[in-house]
Amino acid sequence: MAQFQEVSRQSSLHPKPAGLILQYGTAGFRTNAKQLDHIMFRMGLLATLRSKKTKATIGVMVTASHNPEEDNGVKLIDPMGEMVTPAWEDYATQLANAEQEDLLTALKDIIQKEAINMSQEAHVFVGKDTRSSSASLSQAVLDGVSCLGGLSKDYGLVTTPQLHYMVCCQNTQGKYGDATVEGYYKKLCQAFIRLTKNASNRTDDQKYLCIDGANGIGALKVREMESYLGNELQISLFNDGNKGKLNHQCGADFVKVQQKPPTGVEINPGERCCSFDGDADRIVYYYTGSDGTFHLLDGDKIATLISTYLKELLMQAGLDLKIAVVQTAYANGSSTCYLEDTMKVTVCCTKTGVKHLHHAAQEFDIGVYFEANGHGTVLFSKAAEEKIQQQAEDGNVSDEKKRAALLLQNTVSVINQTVGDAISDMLLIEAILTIKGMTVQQWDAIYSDLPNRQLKVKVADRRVIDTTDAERRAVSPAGLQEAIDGLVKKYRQARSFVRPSGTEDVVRVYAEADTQESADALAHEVSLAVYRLAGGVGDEPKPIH
Ligand code: G16
Repeated sequence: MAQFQEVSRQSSLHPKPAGLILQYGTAGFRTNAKQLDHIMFRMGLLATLRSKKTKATIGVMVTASHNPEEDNGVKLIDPMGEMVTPAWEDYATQLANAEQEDLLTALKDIIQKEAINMSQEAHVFVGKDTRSSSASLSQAVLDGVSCLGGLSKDYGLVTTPQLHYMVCCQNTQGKYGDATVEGYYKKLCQAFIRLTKNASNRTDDQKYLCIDGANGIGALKVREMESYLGNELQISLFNDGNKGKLNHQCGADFVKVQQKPPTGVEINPGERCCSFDGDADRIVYYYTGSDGTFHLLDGDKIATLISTYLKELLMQAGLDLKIAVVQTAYANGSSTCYLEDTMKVTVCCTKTGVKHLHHAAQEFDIGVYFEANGHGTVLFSKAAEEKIQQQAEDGNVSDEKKRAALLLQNTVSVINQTVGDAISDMLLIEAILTIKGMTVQQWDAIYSDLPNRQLKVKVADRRVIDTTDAERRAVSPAGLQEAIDGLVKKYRQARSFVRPSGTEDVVRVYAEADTQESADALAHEVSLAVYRLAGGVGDEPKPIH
């Protein structure tokens, strides 16, 4: 077959370094950009097969998100804009790791197992972030698509959630929106303006927001979007990529893990600020107190704000829809208690990775899912959307009910339901604060976080750590969980877990306790246990000062 000959020919231009094995991680392949050319080419092939199989457009995003500039990675997007289905993650790994001479066999194996009709048309949307390696790597994806006869559309520089959105729009024949970046801005910004324009007593102060763009694609896209917002949001954009390095001392991951403000941002006490990550699919908020203290509002606080707002609106609209919040083991213990005990909403815990949270959230009328790191969104079932629409259009309901239903309708429109989206989440949060007349300090005061600490431990092979119970307990190596249990007992309100990262070559350690000193000490002691029992490399973890 001519297509296979073309694959052979082109694959020799994108050769796999012999013996290199890479695993499909939390959100696709991710490592130093120099090792990824063959992976990108092969993911172009795989996306084309997936498109033929599903008879729909598939997305391929070239990004390493929160990782350092020298890394890169790839995220595969399924027809409704969600992360690619797990069965195909396995195919991705097989294809990625086939030695050069075995590539065609691996490809044909997938075609046979999935009974793919090779004469079916294929369409693939491709996007990339601002990393210097992204241009040639996205070309490798396009090469992979074209050798199997697939048709590609190159969106160039876009945020990851924008590409997810485009894929969903395309496959729903425009029902979700126009598959253009302009269509995305128009839909989100118009909904935001409808939500905020009638808010009473909104002061200019409340319209002002300071954004840390992580020196990445999110900064470029916020600049592009500004004109669609009119005067409804006044943005001061920092770390826009003009001088700083991507994700270096800035961005959502830095702010969340280090629990301090990013460099390169001028923050006045009390001012509302937010940080995006490198591909703008995560967001965290923060402010500093007049005494210089740093206050973080992470994914858990965002989920709480959104679910409180939605619950209130549902009540006002007289709609009986079930809301659930989906979290991971990283969720602060205080947030889970507040959601369950005070708000009385169902809370579920899944493994890390938005693909897991997204799936769990689909089980409810309204599923609010957020990782503590600020990655999340809200899903509305089709039935929930229909009920909201009926109520908004029903001539016989009271003004109050109608107003609430209309707010809900516009809230649905401002949300990118395909995946966590820093820009969409930011507009939603800004709208909620406006509608509720709430300051960032009042939002922060909904509950108090338990002090916590996250650390990384380098080990020879992080796969020696295996976990269960949504990653809350380690089943290997032997003795590690017992050691953690013993350490946790020494502290009050304490909890700790470890897990291998799926995006970096490290083991992550999380600890929380009643004081910062205890959380820091526990995190350090658990790191030492990982270092000793799981084959730590380099210097022993040092205590935190
Ligand atoms: C990705 C995933 C997130 C996950 C994060 C960290 O985020 O999409 O769901 O929380 O990696 O994963 P890990 O702890 O396994 O390294 P991003 O924003 O980097 O694409």
